[in-house]
Amino acid sequence: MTVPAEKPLNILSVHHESLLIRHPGNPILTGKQWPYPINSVFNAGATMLADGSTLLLCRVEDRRGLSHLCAARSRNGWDGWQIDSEPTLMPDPKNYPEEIWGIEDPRITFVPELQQYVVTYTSYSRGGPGVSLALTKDFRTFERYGVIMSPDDKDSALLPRRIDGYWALIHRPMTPLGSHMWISYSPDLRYWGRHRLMLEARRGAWWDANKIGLSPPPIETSRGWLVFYHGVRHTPSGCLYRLGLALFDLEKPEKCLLRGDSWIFGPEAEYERHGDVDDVVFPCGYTMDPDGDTLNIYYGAADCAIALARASVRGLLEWLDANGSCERRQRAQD
Ligand code: BMA
Repeated sequence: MTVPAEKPLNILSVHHESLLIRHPGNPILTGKQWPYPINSVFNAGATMLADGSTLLLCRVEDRRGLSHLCAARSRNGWDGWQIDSEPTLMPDPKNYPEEIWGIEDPRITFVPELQQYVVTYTSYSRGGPGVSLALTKDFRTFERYGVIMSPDDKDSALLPRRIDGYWALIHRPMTPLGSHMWISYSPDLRYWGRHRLMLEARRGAWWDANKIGLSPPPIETSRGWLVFYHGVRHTPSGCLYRLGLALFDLEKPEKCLLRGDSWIFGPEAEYERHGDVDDVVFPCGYTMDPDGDTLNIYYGAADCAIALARASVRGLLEWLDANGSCERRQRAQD
């Protein structure tokens, strides 16, 4: 559907309440369930394993303040979690100095061509956060490729297939002009180039002004890559992390087709509003139900817990058709 360019700002696009439905069992994972002493668990990558169970690769912050990754598995995706009895992937600063202050915020992409999961995560180096990549078949052993995007850069995920023969990685480098989403290409997952701006943070008073970043890996639909992104609003009492929606061209993923103006999900529940960092919802992963439409979105809540919300791909696309704009889609002109 084509949205007229002169369409006015839709300030009534408030149907977000019903777009993402919080699970009644939220938060579904907290530090209290951990088999070893930690500070908190949040921002988990997610995937559905071959046997239909859900795997979360959780960011776990220890009591020094440094993060590692730990796997939790569940048959139904919301309770009965089997948590690894010790860290699944620890920072390895001896061999990977960029991991000196921990590893954070993993995103998981299953890549059919490689028959492996590609995990991209933030490595917290002396120079700031960078993007690292590792491959795994089973979330027990990992082949690390090391840092692939130098600091400051984070919020990355790989697309599950090549585009025009090249692997494509979405990421968020920091620049003095703003923190925008970029996409880069590689022939081998090690050497990256052909960097393209994908989505700009807006400016001024917008909810997604100055700093945005990819949330879970993009969702491939017949209409395009459906992308949840987070916007960071700086306020006098701290930052507000909320979620927005955009759609990108399937074969040219740097081309934005539609972008919503208002956020579709923000911190409202107690466990999202108050924690180690107040007012944060931060999804890093999703799984798709067998119906091919229902998304299970796993998000960190207030940097303290993992919560689950459900959404319909059809519903999200309908919302974008009704509320998305082509005009204000990519560049932050306003
Ligand atoms: C971002 C990331 C996330 C974190 C969020 C809120 O910059 O570091 O891991 O959840 O800040 O603290």
